Amino acid sequence: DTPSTAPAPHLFPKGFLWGSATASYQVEGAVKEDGRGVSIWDTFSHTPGKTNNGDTGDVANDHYHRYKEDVQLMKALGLKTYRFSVAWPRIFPNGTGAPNPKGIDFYSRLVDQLLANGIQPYCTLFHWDLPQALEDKGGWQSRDTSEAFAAYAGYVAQHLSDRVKHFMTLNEMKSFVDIGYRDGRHAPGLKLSVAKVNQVRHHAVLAHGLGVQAIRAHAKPGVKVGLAENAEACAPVIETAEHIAAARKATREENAGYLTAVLEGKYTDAYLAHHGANAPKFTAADMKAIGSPIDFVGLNNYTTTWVRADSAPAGYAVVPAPASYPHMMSPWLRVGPQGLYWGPKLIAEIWGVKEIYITENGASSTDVLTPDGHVYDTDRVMYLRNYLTQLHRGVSEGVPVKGYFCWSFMDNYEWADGYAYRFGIHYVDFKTQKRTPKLSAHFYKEVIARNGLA
Ligand code: GBH
Repeated sequence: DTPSTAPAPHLFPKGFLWGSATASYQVEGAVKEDGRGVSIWDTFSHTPGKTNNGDTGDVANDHYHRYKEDVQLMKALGLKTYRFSVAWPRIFPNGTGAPNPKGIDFYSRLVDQLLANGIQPYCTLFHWDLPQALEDKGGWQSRDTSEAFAAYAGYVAQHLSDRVKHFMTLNEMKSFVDIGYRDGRHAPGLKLSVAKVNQVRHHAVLAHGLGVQAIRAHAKPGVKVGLAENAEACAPVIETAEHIAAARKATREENAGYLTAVLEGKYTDAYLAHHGANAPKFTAADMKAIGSPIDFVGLNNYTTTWVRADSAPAGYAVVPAPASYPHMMSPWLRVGPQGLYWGPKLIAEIWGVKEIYITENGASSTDVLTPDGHVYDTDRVMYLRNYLTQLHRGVSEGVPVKGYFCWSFMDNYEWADGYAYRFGIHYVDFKTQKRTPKLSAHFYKEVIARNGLA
């Protein structure tokens, strides 16, 4: 019998950046240490009934104290890059005013530790932990928050850009605006009117634009600026010319309030017409700021929006998922690997984007730690393998995706879902803080080592 040979690996381009990501409130803990101010997530998670099991980020992964050990785990995995976020209330405890030097000091030490271990830091400025002091003055309902964000972003860029070469302004504007200000299921827990939500959305994209300008003004030359948006990854239901054309139209319109506005410096006619009297109030100067040129687009991708051609004026229709559609542990996390092909491909085509990162991709699983210390998360491995296969398909056709960040490096505080929904490739025992590589970490380590998939 001849043993079967492993197929030739699907190689990624040389230098492809394999990474993993976390966010400040989800991993740091140490919420009262070294002068950190209160964030809206402290307030929200401590409000009874708001989070699963009443879980809070008070301790989370204790990463604030264990970052050196965590960087060693990253090194063991072979990570080329790590995406983290800065907690605004550590830097400006009141959102504006006097900076807290101990705040930037933590991130400076983290960055040094990453670089000393050959890992490139990618820094997100806002991953949802808004200073409570700003929320008290209207939060994202107030345009002052956009201005305050720019001042904060400029300050961080000034202090870290000697070593950090990639900054992302805001993480998933769509998520924090819709879920925090419209649905009330995330901090600050508001259920505003359509007109008010649209204004909040405008202030978020404005913060991005003003933030880009502030980073450019304060950072060392050569620093690259982008964002990390969970843009709808629109994919054709069948790969025929008519459905592909529909997916292309959908990519522009389904992202009109966020990515499209950023990449075009305008709201689409359909977006403004759809909202009519509820459309956001803005000036031409706002739109110019929002459209400030960026160096890369970061896409957080978990799901795929299936699109078909349609005779409606828009020329497309989004296809709702049947009840039996497969999903991971989180019910919203419907499996659709083709998003990692069509998402970046159509975005690069429509807007001529030259540099794209998948700033998040990953899955929740009902992981179980066996008595002998293994987590066989075959579902997560299956998920990752299928998404990476579609990513490889695009990259090998020339879609300019330069790196991929697996969400998440380790199990962490999954917002309103608390600690029960695990997204890590490292298992975390939240009683002991012990980290254990899951099967998916071993899988990902192989992908990184081969620079591709078998
Ligand atoms: C990302 O959001 C976040 O950036 C990250 O912090 C998070 O941990 C990770 O993904 C995993 O969730 O409650 O049914 O309305 C991903 C996009 C959009 C997914 C909002 C959860 C809420 C679903 N998220 N969605 S629901």
